[in-house]
Amino acid sequence: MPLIQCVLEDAIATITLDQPAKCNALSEALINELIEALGRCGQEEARAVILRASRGVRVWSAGHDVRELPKGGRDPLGWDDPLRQLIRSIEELPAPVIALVEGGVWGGACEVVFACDLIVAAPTATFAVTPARLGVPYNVSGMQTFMNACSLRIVKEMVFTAQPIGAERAERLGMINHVVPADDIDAFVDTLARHISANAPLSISVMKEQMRMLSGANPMSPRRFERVQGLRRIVYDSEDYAEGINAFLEKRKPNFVGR
Ligand code: LCV
Repeated sequence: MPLIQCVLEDAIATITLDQPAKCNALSEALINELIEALGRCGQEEARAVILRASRGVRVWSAGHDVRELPKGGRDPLGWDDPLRQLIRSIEELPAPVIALVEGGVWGGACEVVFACDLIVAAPTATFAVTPARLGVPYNVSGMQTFMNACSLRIVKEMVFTAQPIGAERAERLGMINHVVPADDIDAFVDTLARHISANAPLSISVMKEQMRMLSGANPMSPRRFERVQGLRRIVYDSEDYAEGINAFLEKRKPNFVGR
């Protein structure tokens, strides 16, 4: 049973997350299907990609599949982690990716949405960045994705509180492009995609890559990077990290002790 749907028409691809029973949690299996679909979009020279969940969902995606997070002793979001591979697939796809969001977006799924080039949300959409809720040390490029999505103060509020931000406020903050009523959002996004697909794809793909390189151009010395990785290891080797994951799996509130 496929975990996503992918349809390509008039050079516009629509990829739909389709595992509602698991709140579209980003498991390795679901992510591999997404990466394969994005690859096909590149090969078939799609000029725009719409990334969405099924119409009217309450949860767009619950984020990284917590059951697939390591129990400790290993970076939970290392280079080869499926979520990291998915983010790079979105950022490196020549065609712009438009996130069409209804319902709740959680954790790593927020990064997936923010890695997209445009975001159009229904009023039901909410965005919650949740590493602190699980005791996870988010990774460096992921933090950069969040910092490119909105001001540092808003990122700090989202990261430290792990509380959702609603679509209207996200739009006011410039975090998303448009808020559109659910009944109109499909047609709105289709029109946006058609505007893009009618323009010069080569020009668009080069400007997308330029902006990716410029937005990632925050120099970090090897010494600073190693310090960050050392700090992150303290977190993913901590009792709190194990407690965050176990609490989720045991469906109880975590009791963090700060070590
Ligand atoms: C696996 C899940 C998940 C899930 N994984 O339905 O950003 S970081 O650093 O935190 C990163 C590592 C990350 O992305 O971590 C994941 C962050 N995500 C979250 O914290 C959201 C966790 N999920 C929830 O809070 C709730 O499930 C929401 C609010 C999304 C939906 O609540 P609702 O009551 O509608 P359930 O909680 O009953 O979930 C339905 C099924 O989906 C599974 C969950 O375990 C349940 O499966 P079972 O019926 O087998 O128990 N599920 C939900 N989220 N991230 N599995």
